Amino acid sequence: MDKKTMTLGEFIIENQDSFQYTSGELSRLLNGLRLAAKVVNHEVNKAGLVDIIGAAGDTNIQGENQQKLDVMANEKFIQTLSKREIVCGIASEEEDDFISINSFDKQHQNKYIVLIDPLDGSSNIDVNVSVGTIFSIYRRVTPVGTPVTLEDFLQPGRNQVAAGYIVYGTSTMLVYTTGDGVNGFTLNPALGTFYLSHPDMEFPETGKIYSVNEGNYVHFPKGVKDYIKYCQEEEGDRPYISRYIGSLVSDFHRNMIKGGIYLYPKSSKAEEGKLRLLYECNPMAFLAEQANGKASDGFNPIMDIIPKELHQRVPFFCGSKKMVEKAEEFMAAKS
Ligand code: P6P
Repeated sequence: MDKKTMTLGEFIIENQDSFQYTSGELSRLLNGLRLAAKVVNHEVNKAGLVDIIGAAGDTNIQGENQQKLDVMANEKFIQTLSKREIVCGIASEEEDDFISINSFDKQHQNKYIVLIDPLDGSSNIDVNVSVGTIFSIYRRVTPVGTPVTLEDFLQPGRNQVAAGYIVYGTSTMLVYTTGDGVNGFTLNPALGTFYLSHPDMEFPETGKIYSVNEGNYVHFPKGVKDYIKYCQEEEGDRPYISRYIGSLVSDFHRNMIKGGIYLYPKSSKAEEGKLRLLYECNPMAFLAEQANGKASDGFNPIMDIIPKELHQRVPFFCGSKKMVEKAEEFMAAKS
């Protein structure tokens, strides 16, 4: 089949056999995420027209004001994944604790758990800037037939069986990996169908774009400050270009296509950084490594970190391999 006309559904089926756990359960899980993505996309795209913009009046465990679309996206993904008896557990940025899914007649027989950031970059919602959904999928490690435990969620990123994101931008794309490369699918809104538009996505080995919130410069560690100054020096192919959307998924997506590095370092304001390990950094790190890029905490690979808490934060350096390695050199010099 011509790859360019392939739909996401066809791609999932065609590649199911190449996946080591070919139970078909992962295919159903990916199809469930695909459906939820279309529903959330519909709501995000009409947000300006109905009274759904703005804060929902609550705060999440992160202490952040929950935007109404955050709440809607969280509910849609949880509903879709729970009703289809696909997973045995779900963790979400918007949920204080993980959710154990007991499919009545299946008694916790499903093997997969999902961790999601249902709407990342939500602070951009009111100003009509791209936002995204991030998902991370593992096989449970506790016995099938029993309720999931925190142990099932606190797995290192290396154990992921699939990960991806949906970016609700000028077009809506679903980008994911099951450990055999990264592929991007663009939604045709008229048909409600995702088509394979970006097969075999890869980070250029290096690039000229750096993405960081320079408003935090005075709070950064010396190694980060030195790397930012390195990006700004006039030498060789520098100064680089500064691009920071305030939406991880959008910055990551652009950097994967054009080459670049995204940094959310720790700072005196955020001792562990801002991004969450389990449902932001690990899935993006899996995608980055599958796309010949790199993802670290400035010193060690993100996916080697053994998680301690569900909403744990880590510093995040991610993108073109040579750019991340250069940033790590500056971090090592000043550590
Ligand atoms: P700051 C969005 O809240 C997010 O988690 C990422 O999507 C984004 O890159 C970052 O935080 C923006 O944070 O502190 O620069 O506004």
